[in-house]
Amino acid sequence: MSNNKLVTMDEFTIQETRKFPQATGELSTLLRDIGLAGKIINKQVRRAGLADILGKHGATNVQGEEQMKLDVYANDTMINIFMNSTECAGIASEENDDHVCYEDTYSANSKYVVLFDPLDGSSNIDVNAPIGTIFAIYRRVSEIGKPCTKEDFLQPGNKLMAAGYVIYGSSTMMVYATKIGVNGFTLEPSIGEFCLSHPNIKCPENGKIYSLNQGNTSKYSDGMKGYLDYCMEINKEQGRPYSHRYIGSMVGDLHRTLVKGGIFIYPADKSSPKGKLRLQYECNPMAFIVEAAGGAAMCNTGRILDIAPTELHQRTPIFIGSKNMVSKAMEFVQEKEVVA
Ligand code: AHM
Ligand code: MG
Repeated sequence: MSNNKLVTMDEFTIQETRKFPQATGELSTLLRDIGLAGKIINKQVRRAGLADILGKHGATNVQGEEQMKLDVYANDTMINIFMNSTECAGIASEENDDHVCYEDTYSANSKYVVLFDPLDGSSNIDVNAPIGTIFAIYRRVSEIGKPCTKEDFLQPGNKLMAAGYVIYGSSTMMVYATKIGVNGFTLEPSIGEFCLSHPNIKCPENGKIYSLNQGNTSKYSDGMKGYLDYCMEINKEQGRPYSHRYIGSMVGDLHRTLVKGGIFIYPADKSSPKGKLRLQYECNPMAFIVEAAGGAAMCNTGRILDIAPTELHQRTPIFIGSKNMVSKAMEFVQEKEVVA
C-alpha cells in the first residue's frame, strides 16, 4: 500500500481478503454493498433540511416509537440493497417486526444474513447531531440452498463475522470490524468513495469521559449511583473527575468512545429493567467492534457477546468502551444491579 495515495474501502477490503487464500470474497461483496447503502443514505441525510423530508412519518415501529421519514428511507434502502446483493439470504431490522427472507435462488444460496438499525439516533435529525446506520453480519446456521430461518438471526454476538456502522457526522465515515481488527474510512465527496482514514483503530485502555443519560439517575440502582459518584470524584487515573459527554446518539457517543477512550453506559433502570438498547442490531455489533479494538462490552451478568438471544428485538443493559473503565464500572454494578 503506498503512503501518498488514497486507499478506497473496496481496495482495502480486497487486499485484506487476499491475505486469506481460502476466502471467497463473499463477505467483501457484502461490505461493499453496505458501503453503497451508506452513500445513498448519506446523500439523503445531507439534504434533510433542504428537501422537506424532516418530521414524523406518522407510523410507529415495533417498539411503539414514532418513525421519522429518514428512518423509513434508510430502512427501504438497506432492504433493497441486500435484496439485490448476491451474498445475503435475509435481513432483520429495527424497523420490521420480523426478519425478511429473500427467496430468489441467489439469496437462498447465500451464506450470510445481516441485522441492522438503519438510522439510529433519529431524534437527533431535527437538531443536526450525528446519526448512524449500524450493521451485524452472521454466517447463517440454516441449510444453504433453502430460505433462511429465524435461528439465523438469533445467534449470539460471539458468532459475528463482521460488524460496523456508518456515522453521518461532521464527515461521513464507515467503520467496520472483523475478528482481525477495526478500520475506519471517511467518505471523500469528490470521488464518492470511502477512503482509509483510521487504520487499525484501538480503543485506549483508559479514558477521561463517561457517557450516559444522567437525567435518569433517580431511576438507577444503588450500584449505578455509586459508580456515578465515583465518576464525579477525583480519581487516581487522571487526578480529577471524569468529564461527562452525552449526545443521545449511540453511534456518535460510541464513535467518540472508540477513538478517544471512555465509557458509554445505557443501564437498566426502574422504568426499563432490561435497559433500552437492542441486543441484536445495536449492542452486539458495537460490542464486537469495541472488543476487536481492544475494549470491553459487558451487561450486568457478563459479556454482551455471550448473551444467547431469545427474541429479535430484545434489549440489554450495556457498559462499553475502555477496558479498565468498564471493569471498574462492573465492580459497582455486578451483584448490586437489582432495579425492579
Ligand atoms: P433509536 O433506535 O430509537 O434511535 O434509540 C436509540 C438511541 C441511541 O442512539 C441512544 O444511545 C439512546 O437511544 C438515547 O436514549 P435516551 O434518550 O433515553 O438517553
Ligand atoms: Mg436504534
